[in-house]
Amino acid sequence: MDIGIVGLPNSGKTTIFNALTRGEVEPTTYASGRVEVHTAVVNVPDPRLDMLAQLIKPQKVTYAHITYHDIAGMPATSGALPPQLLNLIAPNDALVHVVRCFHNPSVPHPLGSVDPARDRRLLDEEFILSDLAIVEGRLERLAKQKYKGTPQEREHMAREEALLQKLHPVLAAGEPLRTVSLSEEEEKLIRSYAFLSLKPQLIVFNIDDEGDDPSEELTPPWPHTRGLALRGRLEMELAQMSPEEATEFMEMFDIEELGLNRVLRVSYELLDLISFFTISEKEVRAWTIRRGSTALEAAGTIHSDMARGFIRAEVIRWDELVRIGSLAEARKQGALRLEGKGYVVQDGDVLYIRFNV
Ligand SMILES: Nc1nc2c(ncn2[C@@H]2O[C@H](COP(=O)(O)OP(=O)(O)OP(=O)(O)O)[C@@H](O)[C@H]2O)c(=O)[nH]1
Ligand SMILES: [Mg+2]
Repeated sequence: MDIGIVGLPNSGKTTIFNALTRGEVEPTTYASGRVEVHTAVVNVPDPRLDMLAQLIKPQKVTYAHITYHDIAGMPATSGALPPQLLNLIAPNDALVHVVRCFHNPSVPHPLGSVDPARDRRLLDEEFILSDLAIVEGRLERLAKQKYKGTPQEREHMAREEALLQKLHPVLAAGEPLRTVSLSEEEEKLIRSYAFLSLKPQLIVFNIDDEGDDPSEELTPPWPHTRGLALRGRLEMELAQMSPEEATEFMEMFDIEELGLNRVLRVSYELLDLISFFTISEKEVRAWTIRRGSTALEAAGTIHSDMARGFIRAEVIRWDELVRIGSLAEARKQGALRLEGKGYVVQDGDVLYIRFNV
C-alpha cells in the first residue's frame, strides 16, 4: 500500500515523513519549490505475528508494510497543480495531508501566517479543482465521441458520461468526491482517472510541543477522512532514538503511543484494511487485504497461481493456533476449518491455501 504525504510548503511533510519512517532526510528551513519525492517502506508492527513467529520459529518473519512518499513542491498559491506533481500524487492509495499548526518564526509560512483551517481548505480545494478539470475535459471529449465506436463502446461511454455528470455538481459545489457513495461498478468506471479528492485522507495537524489538539474542530465531516494531531518535531526526534531512550522520553512527556503507530492504526481503519497470516517453517508472514475480501482474493494476494488453482483454504484464528501449538496438531484435532473460494477472510485468520496448477 502506498501513502503520499502532501501539504503546503514548510508544513512539516519531511519532518512527519521522518517521524513515520524513522528516516533522516534533512528538513529544509525554506520552501524548496522543487518537485521531489522521498520514499521509505515501513513494517507494520503486529504482536500477533510476533507470537506466531515465536511458536513456529521460521527462517524469516515478514511484516505487512506500507510505503510512504514525501511529495514536495506544492504551490502555495491556488492554481493548476503542475502535471509532474499530479503524477506523483495520483498513484497513491491514500494521502496524509500535513497541516501546519506549529509556530516558529524562523520557518516562514508561504502565506505569511499560521492558519490551519485556511491551509487545510486550500489544499483540499486544489484537489477538488484538479478533479473538476479532469471531469470537464472528459465530458467534453465524450460529447464529441459518443456517436462513434461499437455499440458496446457507446454503451460504456454513455455509462461513464452519466456518472461524470453525477460527479460534476459535487465538485462544482466544492465538495470532494469522497462524499459521494459509489457502487463497485462506478468505482471501476472512474478508477483510471485517479481522482485526488476521492482518495482516503488522513489529515495530520502538525502541532507545537505544547500545542492543543485541533483535529476535532478542524477535520471536515467527510467520509473516508480522519484527522489527528502530531507533534511533528518531537515525533521525529522520538523515532530516531533507541527504544530505551524513546520509552524514557515518552514517560517524561506523557506520550502514550508513538505517532508512527497511531498513523498506521488510523490508516488501516481509514482504508478498511485487515491482516491475515501465512505460516511455514520458511516464513511467517502478514498480508494486508480489504475487509470483506474472500479466500480467493486472499490467495491472489499471495500468488496469482494460488488463485488460479485454488482448491480450498484451511483456516484457523491466530490465537487458536497459538493455543494449540502447530498446524499439524490443529489439523489432527479437527480445529482447522475447510473453507471455499467465497469465505470472507477475518482479521487475524491464519490461512493455508490448497491449490493445484
Ligand atoms: N517547531 C516546530 N518546527 C517544525 C515542526 N515540524 C517542522 N518544523 C520545522 O519546519 C521546517 C520545515 O519543515 P519540513 O519538514 O522540511 O517541511 P516540508 O513541508 O517538508 O517543506 P517543503 O518540503 O519545503 O515543502 C523545518 O525547519 C522543521 O524543522 C514542528 O512540529 N515544530
Ligand atoms: Mg520537504
